[in-house]
Amino acid sequence: MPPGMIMTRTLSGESMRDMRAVLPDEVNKNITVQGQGDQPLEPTLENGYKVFHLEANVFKWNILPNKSVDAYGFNGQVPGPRIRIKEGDHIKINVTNHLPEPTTVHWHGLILDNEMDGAGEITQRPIQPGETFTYTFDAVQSGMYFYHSHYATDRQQSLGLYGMLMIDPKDKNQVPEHDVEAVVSLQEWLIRDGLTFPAMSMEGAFPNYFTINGKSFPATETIKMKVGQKALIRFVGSNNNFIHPMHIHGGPFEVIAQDGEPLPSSARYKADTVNVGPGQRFDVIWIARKPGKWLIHCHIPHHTTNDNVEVQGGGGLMMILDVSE
Ligand SMILES: [Cu+2]
Repeated sequence: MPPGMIMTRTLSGESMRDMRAVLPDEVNKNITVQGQGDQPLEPTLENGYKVFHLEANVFKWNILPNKSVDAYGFNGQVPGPRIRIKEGDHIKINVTNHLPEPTTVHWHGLILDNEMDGAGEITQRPIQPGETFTYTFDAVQSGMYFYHSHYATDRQQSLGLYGMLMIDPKDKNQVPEHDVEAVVSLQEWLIRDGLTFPAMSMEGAFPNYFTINGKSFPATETIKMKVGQKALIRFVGSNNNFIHPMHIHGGPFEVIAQDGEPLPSSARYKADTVNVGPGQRFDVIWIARKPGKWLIHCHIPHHTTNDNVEVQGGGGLMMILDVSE
Protein backbone atom coordinates (compact mmCIF):
# COMPACT_ATOMS: atom_id res chain seq x y z
CA MET A 1 0.00 0.00 0.00
CA PRO A 2 1.37 3.44 -0.82
CA PRO A 3 2.31 5.29 2.38
CA GLY A 4 0.03 8.18 3.19
CA MET A 5 -3.26 6.43 2.60
CA ILE A 6 -5.53 6.95 5.57
CA MET A 7 -6.72 3.64 6.91
CA THR A 8 -9.90 3.46 8.87
CA ARG A 9 -11.60 0.66 10.75
CA THR A 10 -13.97 0.16 7.83
CA LEU A 11 -11.39 0.12 5.00
CA SER A 12 -12.22 -2.99 3.00
CA GLY A 13 -9.89 -5.35 1.20
CA GLU A 14 -11.95 -4.59 -1.91
CA SER A 15 -10.92 -0.93 -1.75
CA MET A 16 -7.27 -2.00 -1.90
CA ARG A 17 -7.65 -4.26 -4.93
CA ASP A 18 -7.52 -1.67 -7.69
CA MET A 19 -4.62 0.27 -6.20
CA ARG A 20 -2.18 -2.61 -5.96
CA ALA A 21 1.09 -2.45 -7.88
CA VAL A 22 1.56 -4.47 -11.05
CA LEU A 23 3.62 -7.48 -10.01
CA PRO A 24 6.77 -7.75 -12.14
CA ASP A 25 6.09 -11.47 -12.70
CA GLU A 26 2.76 -10.57 -14.33
CA VAL A 27 4.68 -9.17 -17.34
CA ASN A 28 3.70 -11.44 -20.25
CA LYS A 29 4.96 -9.59 -23.33
CA ASN A 30 8.48 -8.46 -24.23
CA ILE A 31 8.94 -4.99 -25.73
CA THR A 32 12.10 -3.34 -27.01
CA VAL A 33 13.41 -0.51 -24.85
CA GLN A 34 13.05 1.86 -27.83
CA GLY A 35 9.35 1.07 -28.32
CA GLN A 36 7.15 3.96 -29.45
CA GLY A 37 3.44 4.24 -28.74
CA ASP A 38 0.57 5.48 -30.93
CA GLN A 39 1.85 3.64 -34.02
CA PRO A 40 -0.61 3.21 -36.93
CA LEU A 41 -2.65 0.00 -36.79
CA GLU A 42 -3.47 -1.50 -40.19
CA PRO A 43 -6.88 -3.09 -40.64
CA THR A 44 -7.76 -6.08 -42.75
CA LEU A 45 -10.76 -5.76 -45.07
CA GLU A 46 -13.52 -8.32 -44.57
CA ASN A 47 -16.96 -8.08 -46.20
CA GLY A 48 -16.95 -4.30 -46.25
CA TYR A 49 -15.61 -3.96 -42.70
CA LYS A 50 -12.26 -2.59 -41.63
CA VAL A 51 -11.19 -5.12 -39.00
CA PHE A 52 -8.66 -4.20 -36.31
CA HIS A 53 -7.06 -6.37 -33.62
CA LEU A 54 -6.23 -5.14 -30.14
CA GLU A 55 -4.53 -7.29 -27.53
CA ALA A 56 -4.21 -6.21 -23.90
CA ASN A 57 -1.00 -7.38 -22.21
CA VAL A 58 1.28 -6.57 -19.30
CA PHE A 59 4.71 -5.31 -20.37
CA LYS A 60 7.64 -3.16 -19.34
CA TRP A 61 7.38 0.23 -21.03
CA ASN A 62 10.20 2.75 -21.09
CA ILE A 63 8.98 6.27 -20.39
CA LEU A 64 12.64 7.37 -20.32
CA PRO A 65 15.73 5.50 -21.54
CA ASN A 66 16.55 4.54 -17.95
CA LYS A 67 13.07 4.35 -16.43
CA SER A 68 10.35 1.83 -17.16
CA VAL A 69 6.87 1.20 -15.87
CA ASP A 70 5.08 -2.15 -15.65
CA ALA A 71 2.20 -1.19 -17.91
CA TYR A 72 -1.13 -2.60 -18.92
CA GLY A 73 -1.40 -1.72 -22.61
CA PHE A 74 -2.68 -2.57 -26.07
CA ASN A 75 -0.43 -4.29 -28.66
CA GLY A 76 2.71 -3.61 -26.63
CA GLN A 77 2.37 0.18 -26.90
CA VAL A 78 1.53 3.13 -24.65
CA PRO A 79 -0.59 4.79 -25.93
CA GLY A 80 -2.06 1.78 -27.72
CA PRO A 81 -1.87 1.71 -31.51
CA ARG A 82 -3.52 4.54 -33.43
CA ILE A 83 -6.78 3.53 -35.09
CA ARG A 84 -7.25 5.96 -37.98
CA ILE A 85 -10.42 5.50 -40.00
CA LYS A 86 -12.69 7.51 -42.31
CA GLU A 87 -16.14 8.91 -41.73
CA GLY A 88 -18.59 6.33 -43.12
CA ASP A 89 -16.35 3.30 -42.47
CA HIS A 90 -17.83 0.10 -41.07
CA ILE A 91 -15.59 -1.01 -38.23
CA LYS A 92 -14.93 -4.22 -36.30
CA ILE A 93 -12.39 -4.32 -33.50
CA ASN A 94 -11.45 -7.65 -31.91
CA VAL A 95 -10.16 -7.16 -28.36
CA THR A 96 -8.28 -10.06 -26.77
CA ASN A 97 -7.60 -9.90 -23.05
CA HIS A 98 -4.24 -11.21 -21.80
CA LEU A 99 -4.40 -9.22 -18.56
CA PRO A 100 -4.60 -10.92 -15.16
CA GLU A 101 -8.08 -9.39 -14.73
CA PRO A 102 -11.24 -8.71 -16.79
CA THR A 103 -11.39 -5.63 -19.02
CA THR A 104 -13.47 -3.79 -21.64
CA VAL A 105 -12.84 -1.06 -24.23
CA HIS A 106 -14.90 2.12 -24.45
CA TRP A 107 -14.91 4.23 -27.66
CA HIS A 108 -14.93 7.65 -26.06
CA GLY A 109 -17.34 10.11 -27.66
CA LEU A 110 -18.65 7.84 -30.42
CA ILE A 111 -22.26 7.45 -31.48
CA LEU A 112 -22.81 3.69 -31.48
CA ASP A 113 -25.14 0.96 -30.24
CA ASN A 114 -25.29 0.71 -26.47
CA GLU A 115 -24.00 -2.88 -26.34
CA MET A 116 -20.84 -1.70 -28.17
CA ASP A 117 -20.12 1.09 -25.66
CA GLY A 118 -17.79 -1.01 -23.52
CA ALA A 119 -19.06 0.09 -20.10
CA GLY A 120 -18.06 -2.94 -18.03
CA GLU A 121 -20.95 -4.59 -16.16
CA ILE A 122 -23.30 -1.86 -17.47
CA THR A 123 -23.49 -2.68 -21.18
CA GLN A 124 -21.48 -5.90 -21.34
CA ARG A 125 -20.00 -8.70 -19.32
CA PRO A 126 -16.32 -7.77 -18.98
CA ILE A 127 -13.93 -9.65 -21.27
CA GLN A 128 -12.38 -12.35 -19.09
CA PRO A 129 -8.66 -13.25 -19.27
CA GLY A 130 -8.10 -15.31 -22.43
CA GLU A 131 -11.36 -14.17 -24.08
CA THR A 132 -11.92 -12.06 -27.21
CA PHE A 133 -14.80 -9.65 -27.72
CA THR A 134 -15.67 -8.01 -31.04
CA TYR A 135 -16.84 -4.41 -31.05
CA THR A 136 -18.57 -3.11 -34.15
CA PHE A 137 -19.78 0.33 -35.18
CA ASP A 138 -20.16 2.65 -38.15
CA ALA A 139 -18.07 5.83 -38.06
CA VAL A 140 -20.81 8.46 -38.41
CA GLN A 141 -18.69 11.24 -36.86
CA SER A 142 -15.26 12.63 -37.59
CA GLY A 143 -12.47 14.18 -35.55
CA MET A 144 -10.21 13.32 -32.63
CA TYR A 145 -11.39 10.58 -30.29
CA PHE A 146 -9.73 7.95 -28.13
CA TYR A 147 -10.39 4.54 -26.64
CA HIS A 148 -9.75 3.29 -23.13
CA SER A 149 -10.55 0.56 -20.65
CA HIS A 150 -13.93 1.06 -18.98
CA TYR A 151 -13.61 -1.64 -16.33
CA ALA A 152 -11.69 -0.89 -13.12
CA THR A 153 -10.92 2.30 -15.03
CA ASP A 154 -9.28 3.96 -12.03
CA ARG A 155 -6.68 1.21 -12.21
CA GLN A 156 -6.54 0.07 -15.84
CA GLN A 157 -6.50 3.39 -17.70
CA SER A 158 -3.93 4.68 -15.20
CA LEU A 159 -1.72 1.71 -16.06
CA GLY A 160 -1.81 2.49 -19.80
CA LEU A 161 -4.95 1.03 -21.39
CA TYR A 162 -5.80 3.83 -23.81
CA GLY A 163 -5.11 4.74 -27.43
CA MET A 164 -5.95 7.28 -30.13
CA LEU A 165 -8.95 6.97 -32.45
CA MET A 166 -8.92 9.44 -35.35
CA ILE A 167 -11.74 9.72 -37.86
CA ASP A 168 -10.92 11.67 -41.01
CA PRO A 169 -13.91 13.64 -42.35
CA LYS A 170 -15.43 12.98 -45.78
CA ASP A 171 -15.16 16.71 -46.39
CA LYS A 172 -11.43 17.45 -46.22
CA ASN A 173 -12.12 21.21 -45.94
CA GLN A 174 -13.42 20.57 -42.43
CA VAL A 175 -9.82 20.46 -41.20
CA PRO A 176 -7.91 23.74 -41.70
CA GLU A 177 -4.74 23.63 -43.79
CA HIS A 178 -1.65 22.55 -41.90
CA ASP A 179 1.86 21.33 -42.64
CA VAL A 180 2.44 19.03 -39.67
CA GLU A 181 0.16 17.18 -37.30
CA ALA A 182 1.00 16.13 -33.74
CA VAL A 183 -1.00 14.26 -31.12
CA VAL A 184 -0.26 15.25 -27.51
CA SER A 185 -1.75 12.47 -25.41
CA LEU A 186 -1.37 12.96 -21.65
CA GLN A 187 -0.76 10.40 -18.90
CA GLU A 188 0.27 10.22 -15.23
CA TRP A 189 2.28 7.44 -13.53
CA LEU A 190 3.27 6.42 -10.02
CA ILE A 191 6.54 4.52 -9.66
CA ARG A 192 7.61 3.73 -6.11
CA ASP A 193 10.20 1.25 -4.82
CA GLY A 194 10.61 0.01 -8.40
CA LEU A 195 6.92 -0.92 -8.62
CA THR A 196 4.24 0.65 -10.81
CA PHE A 197 1.06 1.63 -8.99
CA PRO A 198 -1.92 3.13 -10.80
CA ALA A 199 -1.75 6.89 -10.17
CA MET A 200 -4.92 8.06 -8.47
CA SER A 201 -6.25 11.37 -7.16
CA MET A 202 -5.87 10.13 -3.62
CA GLU A 203 -3.43 10.80 -0.85
CA GLY A 204 -0.53 8.38 -1.18
CA ALA A 205 -1.28 7.63 -4.85
CA PHE A 206 -0.45 10.89 -6.61
CA PRO A 207 1.72 10.52 -9.72
CA ASN A 208 5.46 11.25 -9.83
CA TYR A 209 5.98 10.78 -13.61
CA PHE A 210 4.05 12.30 -16.51
CA THR A 211 4.12 11.36 -20.20
CA ILE A 212 3.17 12.72 -23.62
CA ASN A 213 2.51 9.86 -26.05
CA GLY A 214 4.02 7.45 -23.53
CA LYS A 215 7.33 9.30 -23.00
CA SER A 216 8.59 11.83 -20.44
CA PHE A 217 10.68 14.82 -21.53
CA PRO A 218 13.49 14.73 -22.66
CA ALA A 219 12.41 11.45 -24.32
CA THR A 220 9.33 13.09 -25.89
CA GLU A 221 9.17 13.62 -29.64
CA THR A 222 10.56 16.84 -31.19
CA ILE A 223 8.47 18.30 -34.01
CA LYS A 224 10.47 19.83 -36.86
CA MET A 225 8.95 22.84 -38.63
CA LYS A 226 9.95 25.75 -40.85
CA VAL A 227 9.08 29.40 -40.27
CA GLY A 228 5.61 30.12 -41.65
CA GLN A 229 4.39 26.53 -41.36
CA LYS A 230 1.27 25.59 -39.45
CA ALA A 231 1.02 22.74 -36.95
CA LEU A 232 -2.24 21.00 -36.12
CA ILE A 233 -1.75 19.99 -32.49
CA ARG A 234 -4.30 17.64 -30.96
CA PHE A 235 -4.33 17.59 -27.16
CA VAL A 236 -5.93 14.48 -25.67
CA GLY A 237 -6.86 14.12 -22.00
CA SER A 238 -6.17 10.39 -21.93
CA ASN A 239 -5.01 10.74 -18.31
CA ASN A 240 -7.17 10.01 -15.26
CA ASN A 241 -6.48 12.60 -12.61
CA PHE A 242 -5.42 16.15 -13.38
CA ILE A 243 -6.60 19.00 -15.57
CA HIS A 244 -3.40 20.00 -17.38
CA PRO A 245 -3.13 23.63 -18.58
CA MET A 246 -1.27 22.96 -21.83
CA HIS A 247 0.70 25.96 -23.02
CA ILE A 248 2.67 26.66 -26.21
CA HIS A 249 5.52 29.19 -26.33
CA GLY A 250 6.09 31.63 -29.18
CA GLY A 251 2.63 33.16 -29.51
CA PRO A 252 -1.01 32.16 -29.47
CA PHE A 253 -2.66 29.27 -31.26
CA GLU A 254 -6.21 29.05 -32.56
CA VAL A 255 -8.61 26.51 -31.04
CA ILE A 256 -10.44 24.94 -34.01
CA ALA A 257 -12.14 21.86 -32.54
CA GLN A 258 -13.17 20.47 -29.19
CA ASP A 259 -14.01 16.84 -28.39
CA GLY A 260 -13.87 15.94 -32.08
CA GLU A 261 -16.37 18.63 -33.08
CA PRO A 262 -15.08 21.38 -35.35
CA LEU A 263 -15.83 24.87 -34.04
CA PRO A 264 -17.59 27.12 -36.57
CA SER A 265 -15.28 29.95 -37.62
CA SER A 266 -17.25 32.41 -35.46
CA ALA A 267 -16.57 30.26 -32.38
CA ARG A 268 -12.85 29.69 -32.95
CA TYR A 269 -10.66 31.60 -30.54
CA LYS A 270 -7.07 32.42 -29.84
CA ALA A 271 -5.33 31.42 -26.64
CA ASP A 272 -1.88 30.36 -25.51
CA THR A 273 -3.06 27.85 -22.87
CA VAL A 274 -5.93 25.35 -22.85
CA ASN A 275 -7.05 23.40 -19.81
CA VAL A 276 -7.14 19.79 -20.97
CA GLY A 277 -9.24 17.78 -18.53
CA PRO A 278 -9.51 13.99 -18.44
CA GLY A 279 -11.56 12.90 -21.47
CA GLN A 280 -11.27 16.21 -23.34
CA ARG A 281 -9.69 16.86 -26.74
CA PHE A 282 -8.67 20.22 -28.17
CA ASP A 283 -7.38 20.69 -31.73
CA VAL A 284 -5.34 23.86 -32.17
CA ILE A 285 -3.42 25.46 -35.03
CA TRP A 286 -0.05 26.98 -34.09
CA ILE A 287 1.96 29.04 -36.56
CA ALA A 288 5.77 28.92 -36.46
CA ARG A 289 6.41 32.66 -36.38
CA LYS A 290 10.11 32.69 -35.52
CA PRO A 291 12.94 30.15 -35.64
CA GLY A 292 14.14 28.37 -32.53
CA LYS A 293 13.09 25.81 -29.97
CA TRP A 294 9.53 26.48 -28.79
CA LEU A 295 8.05 24.50 -25.94
CA ILE A 296 4.72 22.76 -25.54
CA HIS A 297 4.27 22.07 -21.84
CA CYS A 298 1.88 21.75 -18.93
CA HIS A 299 1.82 24.92 -16.86
CA ILE A 300 1.72 23.10 -13.53
CA PRO A 301 5.51 23.05 -13.13
CA HIS A 302 5.52 19.88 -11.03
CA HIS A 303 4.14 18.09 -14.10
CA THR A 304 7.29 19.05 -16.01
CA THR A 305 9.56 17.15 -13.63
CA ASN A 306 10.55 13.50 -13.48
CA ASP A 307 10.17 12.26 -9.89
CA ASN A 308 10.49 15.91 -8.74
CA VAL A 309 13.68 16.49 -10.75
CA GLU A 310 14.20 18.74 -13.78
CA VAL A 311 16.32 17.10 -16.49
CA GLN A 312 17.77 19.11 -19.41
CA GLY A 313 15.41 22.01 -18.69
CA GLY A 314 12.28 20.14 -17.77
CA GLY A 315 10.62 16.74 -17.67
CA GLY A 316 7.27 15.03 -17.92
CA LEU A 317 4.68 16.94 -19.93
CA MET A 318 7.01 18.87 -22.20
CA MET A 319 8.04 18.65 -25.85
CA ILE A 320 9.78 20.86 -28.39
CA LEU A 321 8.67 22.46 -31.65
CA ASP A 322 12.01 22.93 -33.44
CA VAL A 323 11.55 25.69 -36.02
CA SER A 324 14.20 26.38 -38.66
CA GLU A 325 14.44 29.29 -41.16
CU1 LIG B 1 -0.19 19.23 -15.71
